[in-house]
Amino acid sequence: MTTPALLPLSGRRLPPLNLGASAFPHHRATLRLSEKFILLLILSAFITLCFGAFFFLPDSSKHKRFDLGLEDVLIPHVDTSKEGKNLGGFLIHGQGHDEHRHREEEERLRNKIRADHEKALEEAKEKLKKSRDEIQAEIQTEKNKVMQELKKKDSKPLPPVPLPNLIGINSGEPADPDIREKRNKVKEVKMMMMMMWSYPFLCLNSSFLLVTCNRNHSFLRVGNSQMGATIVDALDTLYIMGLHDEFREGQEWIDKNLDFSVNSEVSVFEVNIRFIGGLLAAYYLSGQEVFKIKAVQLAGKLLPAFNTPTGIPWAMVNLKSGVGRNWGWASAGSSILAEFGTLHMEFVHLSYLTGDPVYYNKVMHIRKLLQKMDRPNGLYPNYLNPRTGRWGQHHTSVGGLGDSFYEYLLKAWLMSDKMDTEARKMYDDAIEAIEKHLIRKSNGGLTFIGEWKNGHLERKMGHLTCFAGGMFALGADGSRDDKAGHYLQLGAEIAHTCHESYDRTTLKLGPEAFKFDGGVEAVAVRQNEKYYILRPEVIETYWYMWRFTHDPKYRQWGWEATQAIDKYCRVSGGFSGVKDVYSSSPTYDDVQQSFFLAETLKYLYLLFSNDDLLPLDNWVFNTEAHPLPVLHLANTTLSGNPAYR
Ligand code: DMJ
Repeated sequence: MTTPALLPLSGRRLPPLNLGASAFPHHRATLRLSEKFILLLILSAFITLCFGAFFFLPDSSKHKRFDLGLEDVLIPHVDTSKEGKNLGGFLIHGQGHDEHRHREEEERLRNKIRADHEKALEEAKEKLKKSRDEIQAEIQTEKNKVMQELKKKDSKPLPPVPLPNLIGINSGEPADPDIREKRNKVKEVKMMMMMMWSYPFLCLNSSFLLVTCNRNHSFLRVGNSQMGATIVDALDTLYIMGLHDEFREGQEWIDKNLDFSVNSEVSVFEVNIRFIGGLLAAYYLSGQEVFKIKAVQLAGKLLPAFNTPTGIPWAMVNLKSGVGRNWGWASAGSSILAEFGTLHMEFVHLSYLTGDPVYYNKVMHIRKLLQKMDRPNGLYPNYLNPRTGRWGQHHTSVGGLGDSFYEYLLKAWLMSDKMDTEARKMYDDAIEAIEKHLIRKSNGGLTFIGEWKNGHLERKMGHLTCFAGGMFALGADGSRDDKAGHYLQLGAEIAHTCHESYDRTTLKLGPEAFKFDGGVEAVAVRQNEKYYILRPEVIETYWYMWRFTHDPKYRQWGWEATQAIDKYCRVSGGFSGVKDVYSSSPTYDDVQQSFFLAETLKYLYLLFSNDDLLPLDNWVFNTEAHPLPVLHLANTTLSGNPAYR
């Protein structure tokens, strides 16, 4: 160890040192115990100091967090490290300057926060002075602003496509004065209803009878009003009847009010056939872009329903969250054949109009899946589980739960200008199985279509099933083995049976379901099957039969139904369903279903019109009677699909 204290002050050499402890008593290599103790004390004091500094000095990261929130807004950014470097030897002076500026900034910030706080308090006090209505109005104005912005974003025009041949949108008056009068009567029924559309729209006024509102149908509550379904469903009927002012009124309402960004859980099927079908038909008839845009917006909201393990859509979807589910009552969580099988027409049109294959692919996927499945006795059961892809309960029906699936197989073929032969084959196969297993003649000679339930035929027919008469007639041309005559005859027999179900009641209106069992023929037995809710199926079949045969009895039967509806269902605010068609003093259900305007009155009007109004070679009616034009797909990419070869 060479400490200065141990070196001689002069240059003279000292004798060699004995560096042992005894030889040099003041320079020991070891420390005494007391010295060690003192050293230990100093060391522990030092460690304690470091600890204290670590925990108790201000946390610079907290300063940083505070700065992050405000610095960009309130504090002009000052880079102190740079300032220090530049000042070089004046670093100490620079640090003092920084601290001063920092204090100033803090003070300035404190003042600003205080001022903001006071301002917010003042504003809150002002708000509290306002009435509830004023506050609500302000909120509404803000909301409207946001809505307008969104609307602007959503309303981009869609790519133009060549419109199909739109023939027979307008036609002349029927030459026969009697028929003209009947047609005008149907139009008057409709027009009377439309007058009621004016301020403030019937449903919003509770002093009226609760008709027209579909207020008991939550699955149709799209947008901010319960009126949506009735207005959209009625539009094309108005157009066809030449009620253009009322049509424009509806268009205006849709433009301003029909909004799909809502927290509503809706039926995918019902929204498709009534809203999308209605909007598409209104677009094709009038050429007004708003209908096409709304249809596409809404369709986009239905797409999340297809996010299932199999691609078979859920029955219901929430328009906002996109969460889907099935009806609680459906067999083992199944989706329903008539629901997921009644999307094809509208979805093909959506792809056609937008150029986006997504819609087309969804419905073709469903078809492919169905084609691969085994069918008991060649029949399609009504229930299919969207998770497992397996059939639920073996129940087959051409009425409720099954009906429009068969209808859309036939109409897919017709709508494709008869190119979609795959759909026609599926239809022919299905109809053959139905004829074999479900169609029977009653003891009294009435042809009826029963229901297949777990290996047993239930000899009961629903009002809904009566549409099949029209379907058989429509599919007669182009049928397998040239059985056109046979299917036209089958259609006529069903029309006759369904007319009997009307004729055997007191009101001359058909019950919901009727039996052919135990001496009963075309009559409802159970009390809960005796109602008539303004359904169209029987009149629909009369119209198709009239178009294909021109047998005057169909117009006669249609006129009987018109009179009965006018006599027994007309109420002060519109038309209502009746609870018992066998009772001479009927009671009302207080609901005017939207399909009364979309279908029942439209089919009646067409029944008393010339055939050149919406000719069946050019138009195909969706299951809610919304006419969609035949697509000549040869020029589009859809025609590349094997289904169209
Ligand atoms: C309509 O909404 C459609 O026709 C659907 O296919 C089933 N039936 C109702 C009217 O009865």
